[in-house]
Amino acid sequence: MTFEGLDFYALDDELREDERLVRDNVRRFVEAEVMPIISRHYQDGTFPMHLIPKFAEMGMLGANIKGYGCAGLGEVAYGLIMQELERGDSGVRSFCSVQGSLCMHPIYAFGSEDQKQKWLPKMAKGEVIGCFGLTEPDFGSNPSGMITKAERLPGGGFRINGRKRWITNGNIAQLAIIWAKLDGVIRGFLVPTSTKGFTAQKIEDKFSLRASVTSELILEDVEVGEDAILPNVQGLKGPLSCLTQARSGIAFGVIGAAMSCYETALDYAKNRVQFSRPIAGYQLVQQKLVHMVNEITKAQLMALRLMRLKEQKKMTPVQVSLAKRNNVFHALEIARMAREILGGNGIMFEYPIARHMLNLETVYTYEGTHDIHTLIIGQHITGIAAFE
Ligand code: TGC
Ligand code: FAD
Repeated sequence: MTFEGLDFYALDDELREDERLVRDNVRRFVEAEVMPIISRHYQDGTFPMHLIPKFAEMGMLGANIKGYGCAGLGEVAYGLIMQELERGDSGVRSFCSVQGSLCMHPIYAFGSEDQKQKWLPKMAKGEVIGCFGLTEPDFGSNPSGMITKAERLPGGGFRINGRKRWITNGNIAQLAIIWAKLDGVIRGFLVPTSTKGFTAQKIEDKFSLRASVTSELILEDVEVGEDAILPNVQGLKGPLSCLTQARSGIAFGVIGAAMSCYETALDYAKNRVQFSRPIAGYQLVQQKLVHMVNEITKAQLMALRLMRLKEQKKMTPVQVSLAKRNNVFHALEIARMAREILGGNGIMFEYPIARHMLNLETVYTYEGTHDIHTLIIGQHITGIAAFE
């Protein structure tokens, strides 16, 4: 079975057979396992935990990591997985991108061999869930100001104190990657969430990413051993380079949400008759549909090129910022336009559009807000930083 879909510039021809296979398998999985249940989870504010072993079975946890029980797929295949998951729901994509790009990646890139052997195979199997603690209540866009602090213990090991806020998977994680200052320098720590002094509090009452667990982490005199510190990175570039991984996946992922909105709106517009004909026959509706096709096609080109550059080890963080900024902005715009095309029905749970639209409000803000990415690109092209 092959899938029809929005592919205005025949980008399927640019994909390898194995990449198309991965995409089609994940799309089939999302249609069979995610679509039927996701609206219920969204309404209830719960994450579909039963899907975790299935994500693992399909090699979607740390999919682009080589060895340690991971699938070792290429970056385009990884991006296509994110796209298909986010066609279902941004929260489902978030679970997999946090596990792979934000939690497994730092262990893989900056961990000791012992740390990799200890954690990665279990994380690939979904037996250990990770969360990534960078943001704090008072330090979101500016993580360099973080106040979470680690101190050396006289007998070896570390004591960590601080708070992390907005942490995806916090309450369901067994392992937290905590970024904290040790002697004033940001370091990464692998903290089992069962450690004394570690608490996770679920953040309730969200309008957005309701099918995703978001938490506040509180660390009060949490003591970990010498083997908890990631030995091979120091400074903000540690967490920021994890964000580069996840942001590139998000640039691909949101195309899935945009396609879901476009396809729903097109189908609806062809069938909904007002005045003398289907609303798809009115110029103003066609203009919206054309804008969606236009922006999805541009997003596909950016995402594919970005991931090809990543495969060639040529991708730069500012290129990632451009793609994250553009693709999330237009995915959100498309969701809003699609909502409009559905009229009153656009606000109903029966259709995926409002759920995508509200999810994308978060995606627009996390992993660097739209405006922070503007400033990153602005700094690159002018040579002048405008953050402070
Ligand atoms: P700055 O002086 O620019 O950089 C400090 C060091 O880091 C290096 N660097 C990077 N390295 C790798 N990848 C990147 N993207 C990098 N950006 C910078 C840089 O070269 C430097 O290295 P070195 O060797 O000279 O020390 O740092 P700054 O303090 O001026 O900050 C710049 C700024 C504002 C762009 C940065 O702080 C930023 O990106 N802020 C946004 C914060 C953010 O994105 N938070 C995300 C939290 S995680 C999350 O949202 C997960 S949601 C997950 C989900 O559910 O899917
Ligand atoms: P602020 O930084 O306070 O920004 C508020 C506004 O001010 C924004 O519009 C911003 O663009 C603007 N602004 C800030 N600085 C400037 C400036 N210099 N110039 C111009 N405008 C500026 N974090 C994690 O560490 N791990 C996670 O797993 C995680 N998951 C998340 C899940 C959800 C559902 C959400 C909502 C967030 C998550 N985050 C996570 C946190 C996320 O990365 C932050 O929310 C984001 O970085 C923005 O920080 P803030 O919310 O504190 O906003």
